[in-house]
Amino acid sequence: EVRRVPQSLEEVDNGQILGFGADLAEDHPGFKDQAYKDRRMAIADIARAHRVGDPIPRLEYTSEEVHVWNTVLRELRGLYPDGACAEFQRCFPLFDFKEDVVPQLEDLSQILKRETGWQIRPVAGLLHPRDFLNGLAFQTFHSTQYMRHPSKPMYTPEPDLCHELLGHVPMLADPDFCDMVHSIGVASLCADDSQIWHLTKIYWFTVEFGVVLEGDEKKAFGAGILSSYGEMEHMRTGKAYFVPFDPHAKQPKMSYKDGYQNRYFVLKSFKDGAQKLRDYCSDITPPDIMVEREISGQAFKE
Ligand code: H2B
Ligand code: FE
Repeated sequence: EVRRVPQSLEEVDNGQILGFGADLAEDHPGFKDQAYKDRRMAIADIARAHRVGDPIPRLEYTSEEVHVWNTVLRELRGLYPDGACAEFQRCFPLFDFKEDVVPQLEDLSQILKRETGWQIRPVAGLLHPRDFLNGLAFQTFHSTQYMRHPSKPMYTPEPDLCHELLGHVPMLADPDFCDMVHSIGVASLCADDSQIWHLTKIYWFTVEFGVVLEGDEKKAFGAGILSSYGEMEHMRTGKAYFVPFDPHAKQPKMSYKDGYQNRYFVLKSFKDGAQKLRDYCSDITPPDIMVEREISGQAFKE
């Protein structure tokens, strides 16, 4: 099979959605709610129609959706002073989240562009891991634009606005974090399927569930911790164990379902994480097919 390495963001497919594409699974809180499904689909269609370079369409959120945002923001905001890493705490206020206004992806994307050169591209749902990781090479975060189901404001089985905006977006305003994530993206461009799987796990144990040392304290930077009250509690109360992050090691299984992580990976710093990832990535890209293209100053191979 010949697969073309994307040369630009336009060549990264944002249409291959996994899992909850057309129909929600039975364990999705919106499974029996036809109005919710229609709304979610309508928002997904807007993402599908979006073209790179165009502004992200602004959505008018319903009062029910605003209420969900409000509930989640108020609940999580209180966790950050103690549990979130310093980078998150520095970046969070840049977005000026308001409890009664659901943020617009376009506005957040503008802020990211200004801070780190990253941007947001709307996507219809859980994107295929290869495409998702490829997007990171072009300093692009694929984000959903729909809200989780109102019956369970503190739970979602799939990425939704609250998870993306509170968990992921603030960290993407930090240059060292971006550097680290970018190196995962660059490696993914020419990775084979088994390497994509390894990189997916690396992404999972860092960007989703990673913690970073501050002195002898462990602080959250993973979006799955920062966007979950229960996960944050769990991480901090010592029921789980911590292992130093090593991208070369065989990565454990990822658990997707509710129930918390029993193991967290610890970075010394984002600079150190980025360095380790670059080392790892230089192993997986065969040296004989180096080409002259550059992405954000980093040569990569095809
Ligand atoms: N798709 C979307 N829409 N948001 C994500 O956060 C996301 C994704 N994460 N696809 C990806 C997969 C990640 O969990 C890894 C690479 O599979
Ligand atoms: Fe996520």
